[in-house]
Amino acid sequence: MKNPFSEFYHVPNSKELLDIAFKKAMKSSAQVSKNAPILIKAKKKERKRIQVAIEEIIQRILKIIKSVPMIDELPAFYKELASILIDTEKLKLTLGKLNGILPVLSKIEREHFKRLSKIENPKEGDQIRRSAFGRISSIVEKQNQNLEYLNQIRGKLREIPSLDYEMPCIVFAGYPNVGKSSLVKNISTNKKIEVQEYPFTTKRLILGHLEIIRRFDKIKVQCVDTPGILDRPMSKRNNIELQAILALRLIADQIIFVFDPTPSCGYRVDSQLELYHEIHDQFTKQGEIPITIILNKKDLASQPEIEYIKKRLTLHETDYFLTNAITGENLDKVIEFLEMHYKIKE
Ligand SMILES: Nc1nc2c(ncn2[C@@H]2O[C@H](COP(=O)(O)OP(=O)(O)OP(=O)(O)O)[C@@H](O)[C@H]2O)c(=O)[nH]1
Ligand SMILES: [Mg+2]
Repeated sequence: MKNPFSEFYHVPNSKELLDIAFKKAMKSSAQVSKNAPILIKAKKKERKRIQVAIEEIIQRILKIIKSVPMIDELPAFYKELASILIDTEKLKLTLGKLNGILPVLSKIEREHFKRLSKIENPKEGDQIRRSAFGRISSIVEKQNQNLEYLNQIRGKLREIPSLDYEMPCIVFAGYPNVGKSSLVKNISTNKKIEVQEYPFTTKRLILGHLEIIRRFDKIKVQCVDTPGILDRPMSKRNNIELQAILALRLIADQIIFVFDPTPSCGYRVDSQLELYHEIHDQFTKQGEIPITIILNKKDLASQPEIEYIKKRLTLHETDYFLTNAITGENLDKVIEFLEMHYKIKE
């Protein structure tokens, strides 16, 4: 499914909104016969200006409100991810506040139309329009914080990956800095993934694809790069880690757990093992979701470091992959394994 927030376009701030509306209003022209008296012309002209300005603001605000999907109606993954990334209650409240100014604007329109209908001097028309614009400005300006808030969360929500629920989905998980992003970058089509030597480089879910050619067709498999997770109680995990947990819980149909057997990632292997056990016990749905082990950083890992993990997990030679995510060493074996896995499912 396409990211449900992809239609959530740039939200203008109050100044931009007012500028657009007032400019359009001042350019508008009322339909009035050339020979009409000046007073009638003035009334019609100012009435049109007020109407255009208010209509423009109302339409733009309605467009903003409509561009935000109803969070409660989204599929579980998007709904929960949105709740991790933003305060969804605040979003609802903000949209409610914006919606609340629409009747106020309509009321200003009615009041000023009434005043215009009573003028006896063309100059008064100009004053009444100015007064209407003043009232509109003060109401819209009070919404500036709300408009800016929407624009700010829009940035976060638009980064949510567009998942295809019909397509297989492999979630790469593990401790921070172990090489998850390097692996997904190397294996998948997504070459823009950021890799850095410090932990928590990846702060959100990032999608890449791997194409698998089968006998009669080819399929794309989704590879999801996730932020690192620490071995600690769920309640202590931050919103970055929780995105990875969410991917494991709701979208993975295969998990690749990445270990760094060396101290180079900055975390103990025992902690990584604890995390592995947690993920294995909590997210494999009693074996329905396979979990594959990668021991990465082959170039740095010593034999005893590798043996330690093998012993702790009672791994045989064919139960894990020993890779170098930078040079790509042994990644062909990982791809071959995945190809076999998805070919068998053909
Ligand atoms: N020597 C060596 N370095 C590696 C290998 N794989 C990754 N690295 C390095 O390890 C560091 C972390 O790599 P990333 O791919 O960003 O690790 P990550 O698990 O995505 O990290 P976070 O996003 O912070 O959780 C980078 O400096 C990589 O260049 C490897 O096989 N060998
Ligand atoms: Mg990363």
